[in-house]
Amino acid sequence: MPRVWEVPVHDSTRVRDARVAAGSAARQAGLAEHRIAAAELVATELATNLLKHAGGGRILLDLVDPPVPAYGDERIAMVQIMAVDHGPGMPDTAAALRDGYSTTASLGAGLGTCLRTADDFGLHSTPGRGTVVMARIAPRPNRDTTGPRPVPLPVRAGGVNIPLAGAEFSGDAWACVRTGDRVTLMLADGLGHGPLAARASSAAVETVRCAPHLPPADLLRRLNGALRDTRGAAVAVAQLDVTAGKLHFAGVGNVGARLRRGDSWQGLVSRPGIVGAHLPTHLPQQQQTWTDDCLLVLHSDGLPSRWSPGPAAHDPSPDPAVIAASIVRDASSPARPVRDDTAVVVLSPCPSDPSS
Ligand SMILES: [Mn+2]
Repeated sequence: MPRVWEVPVHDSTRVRDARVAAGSAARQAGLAEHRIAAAELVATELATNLLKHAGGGRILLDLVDPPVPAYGDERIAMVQIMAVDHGPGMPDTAAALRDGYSTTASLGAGLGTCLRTADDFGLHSTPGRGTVVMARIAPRPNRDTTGPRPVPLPVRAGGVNIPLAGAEFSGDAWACVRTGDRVTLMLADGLGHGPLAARASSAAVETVRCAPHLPPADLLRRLNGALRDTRGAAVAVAQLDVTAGKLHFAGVGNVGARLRRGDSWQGLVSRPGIVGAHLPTHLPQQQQTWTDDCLLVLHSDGLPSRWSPGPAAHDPSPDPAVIAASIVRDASSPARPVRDDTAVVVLSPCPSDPSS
């Protein structure tokens, strides 16, 4: 079962903890030594930044699927390093990146170092609410250019997975897998929390990787069999046919799903039940039209169901994982701690400008 890491950073002793956790995550992802060092460097920079500019925050580490969905048999795990804070925010994120770039000599080089070191980089800041910085480190330093590659689909997915109370495992898990022109996004919330919940949700991930071609309702039935000897899970499946511009959705249990079209949000409804224990006999699939102004959010019940989308969720440019982390940050505060594992995953169109 993949681990997750949450490192609160409120004094300088925790910078080392963030670096050590990044090294562990990178080793678990099977990264080469120089990319392990890159992950450690990025985590150190982001943790230092939290103390310098935001009065602290937290570093979240996770092994994730690539943002542009890969085929189910391509097991690429990237190390995702995220810094989330409730600080004052950055008035000019472009300038923050430039400043970092201009002082590259030391460990204090900042965000510019992260931008240049990471395979993916994302940043979103809302003055008065805080900042999310995301960097992903891939197993390979460069994209594989050998052999024919399928044309990437114009959608991307990303998320965050935060364990309850800094635990080693999250009972939530998600996967985004491509098959032909279809992308299947699944989020599972294993019953309860801790390792046994994680076992149920990671069994769901494995099943989806092996059968992403199944329509959502059929996939839920397949999952019901696969999770039978686990605690069971709440599961939502969204499948996007990119060519047809259609999104199909089905869910069982308490996984939240909201679709944004332009400025308006619509909830997608799951049926009551537990995948692996009690599957409803009737599993209706909802169909929605998917256009370039759409964005889909799936989340476990660690996120309050009444969360309100902030500026990041209405901005087409941030990486989906950055949007997901912004949603979690805006729904929580030190005075309002979460009471369960929390996973949020976002599916969004790729920006039309290839340079962004
Ligand atoms: Mn839960």
